Amino acid sequence: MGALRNIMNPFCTFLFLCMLLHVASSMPKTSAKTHYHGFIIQATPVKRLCKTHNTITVNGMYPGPTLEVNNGDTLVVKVVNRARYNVTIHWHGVRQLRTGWADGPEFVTQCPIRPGHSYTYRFTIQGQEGTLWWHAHSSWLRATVYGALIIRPRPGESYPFPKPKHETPLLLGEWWDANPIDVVRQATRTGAAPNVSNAYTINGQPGDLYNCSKKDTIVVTVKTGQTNLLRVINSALNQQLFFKIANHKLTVVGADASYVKPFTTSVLMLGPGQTTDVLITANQPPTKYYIAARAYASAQGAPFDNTTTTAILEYETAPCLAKCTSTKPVMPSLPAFNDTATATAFTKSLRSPRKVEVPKEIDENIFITVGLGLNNCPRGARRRNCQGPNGTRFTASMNNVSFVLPSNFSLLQAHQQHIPGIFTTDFPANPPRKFDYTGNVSRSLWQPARGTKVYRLKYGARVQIVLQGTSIFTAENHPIHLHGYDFYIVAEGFGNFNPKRDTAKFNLVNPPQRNTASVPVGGWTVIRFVADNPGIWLMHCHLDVHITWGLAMAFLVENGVGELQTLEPPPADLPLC
Ligand SMILES: *[C@@H]1O[C@H](CO)[C@@H](O)[C@H](O)[C@H]1NC(C)=O
Ligand SMILES: *[C@@H]1O[C@H](CO)[C@@H](O)[C@H](O)[C@H]1NC(C)=O
Ligand SMILES: *[C@@H]1O[C@H](CO)[C@@H](O)[C@H](O)[C@H]1NC(C)=O
Ligand SMILES: *[C@@H]1O[C@H](CO)[C@@H](O)[C@H](O)[C@H]1NC(C)=O
Ligand SMILES: *[C@@H]1O[C@H](CO)[C@@H](O)[C@H](O)[C@H]1NC(C)=O
Ligand SMILES: *[C@@H]1O[C@H](CO)[C@@H](O)[C@H](O)[C@H]1NC(C)=O
Ligand SMILES: *[C@@H]1O[C@H](CO)[C@@H](O)[C@H](O)[C@H]1NC(C)=O
Ligand SMILES: *[C@@H]1O[C@H](CO)[C@@H](O)[C@H](O)[C@H]1NC(C)=O
Ligand SMILES: *[C@@H]1O[C@H](CO)[C@@H](O)[C@H](O)[C@H]1NC(C)=O
Ligand SMILES: [Cu+2]
Repeated sequence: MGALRNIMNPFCTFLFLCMLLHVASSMPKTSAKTHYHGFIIQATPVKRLCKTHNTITVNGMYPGPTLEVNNGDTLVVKVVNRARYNVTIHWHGVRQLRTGWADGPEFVTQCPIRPGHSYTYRFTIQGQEGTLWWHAHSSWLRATVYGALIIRPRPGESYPFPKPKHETPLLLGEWWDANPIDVVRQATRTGAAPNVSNAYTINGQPGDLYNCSKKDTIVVTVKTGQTNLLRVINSALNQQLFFKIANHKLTVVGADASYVKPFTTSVLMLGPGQTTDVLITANQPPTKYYIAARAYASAQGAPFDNTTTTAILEYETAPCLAKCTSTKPVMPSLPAFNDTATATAFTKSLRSPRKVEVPKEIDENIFITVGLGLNNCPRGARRRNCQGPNGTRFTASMNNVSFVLPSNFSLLQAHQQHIPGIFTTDFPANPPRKFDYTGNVSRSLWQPARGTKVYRLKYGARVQIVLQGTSIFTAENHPIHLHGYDFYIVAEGFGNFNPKRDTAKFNLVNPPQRNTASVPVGGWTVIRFVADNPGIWLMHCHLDVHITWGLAMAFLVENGVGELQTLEPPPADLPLC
């Protein structure tokens, strides 16, 4: 898989650029390195689906540069904003121990980098190995501003599986034949659901099932008998995806930069934000096979992009190579769009490789409902601003609070500098009302309250959160992402969580560790973690359409004792509002 070929788009140009920008300096006592990168946020003409858009990119590349580091290394990334939008960059899944200022969500840990300004993110990778990624965390810029972050074991250490011959990141993305910022602005104005995308992509290319895309289809070459590592990342904005490679089994070895107990499957399901590392052995007749992804669309009746993106897995010795058209690649049969059984079977197969230290005693037992809502339009509102179902506006909430970002200070700044009036610490530990969350919910409960509420945690608190999906308006699968932490997923199920019945089923031995949990459609997920990273940490649905509507909250984790349990001071160049 050494040659990741993309016939028109010169991938190597960008590798070359990465190398230019990448200065690695060894520190004397350890083998840890510091990697310096420059990210220029800029509009660049990008042609997809027969049309050119002035796309916001990093360094003119779509997707952006792949960052490759070893566990223990430090990253220093100077972001210069030459675009016309505010921007921030989030290092998705990086723990950011004591370095919350580098986490990135706008108005949460920093104010946006305004056009013409810059900010340098500095952070160290501590105890994480596998695949993460980075993306813009401002409006919907992450539709095109994203890239892979690969973390290899420390020098001299090895993977807990046979060393793959080659490694290939596969970023699954989503493309609008429009400016994604216009799409979200239109939805915010009208109150309706935003337009769905026009294509999914693999490493930025839709693949040959779409118009004007054939010659640019990504080709991954393999050699018979070799085993390679694929780092699959769902960087789509709004859609969970099934992923499959025709005729090949995939051995899952990692998810969200934590190793998992290896298991074999023919299909993956990834929610936006999630990553899955798989080994694939080239043991099939030498020809061309499609690598394909399409929607896992769990919400009944809701519109979604039902197209299929493809790349080609090509055996080096195939008689008819990429440019030869006499043989078509073998197409895998993908699960039905609503195949919740397959999605659930996949997420339930994940385990940690061995017994892990799951918190057993719990200090903070939190129950959070997650779901959509509809706001009635205020009297006198214009009809064109109320284009949700039956003249409403879409909204979303956690525990009936629809999250509102502050605008004059970031939450972290307000916390650290004791600035009052920016947020309150009364995010409820339980839903304000109990109801049949997954049943026929009374219309009187559909309209959440708005607020900028955080939940305060003592340093070191052992936390359990039940994430309970609701069927308000519609039930659907929500990929819930927690910043600053990895958590154990100790159980998931359908219907209403029932502590009497369900606690007995918790896996406290080898549950998977992740940063994004797929809360089942009309169901629940239970996560546990220790609050050992002081700061303000956003928890939100990673479907950007839902975070836009307020499906978010934040934890305020207090400092502990001494410097090593205390948030670092803010960097001097931290952007202000
Ligand atoms: C959304 O889709 C509608 C219907 O196809 C179209 O008229 C509108 O221009 C689209 N909005 C954006 C921002 O592209
Ligand atoms: C692709 O092109 C064909 C022929 O020009 C056209 O009929 C079709 O609508 C296009 N499909 C898409 C998805 O744009
Ligand atoms: C996708 O949706 C369109 C219109 O909504 C429909 O015509 C088409 O058959 C669907 N395609 C698939 C693969 O389901
Ligand atoms: C999935 O969709 C098919 C039609 O596309 C329908 O027949 C089936 O009942 C649906 N299954 C579920 C579980 O909703
Ligand atoms: C919209 O109104 C119709 C007709 O009154 C009703 O059947 C439907 O359930 C309503 N939908 C929502 C989401 O309120
Ligand atoms: C922040 O801005 C809001 C209005 O946007 C204002 O009401 C509030 O007083 C401001 N807070 C501070 C601390 O300046
Ligand atoms: C849901 O409940 C409302 C009354 O609360 C009732 O009018 C409606 O028919 C119910 N819908 C279903 C699908 O049971
Ligand atoms: C949420 O709060 C609003 C406003 O207080 C209330 O009308 C609604 O019933 C509440 N819904 C739920 C699910 O608690
Ligand atoms: C950009 O960020 C500044 C605060 O830093 C804010 O005042 C301004 O409204 C933002 N612009 C947009 C378009 O969101
Ligand atoms: Cu969601």
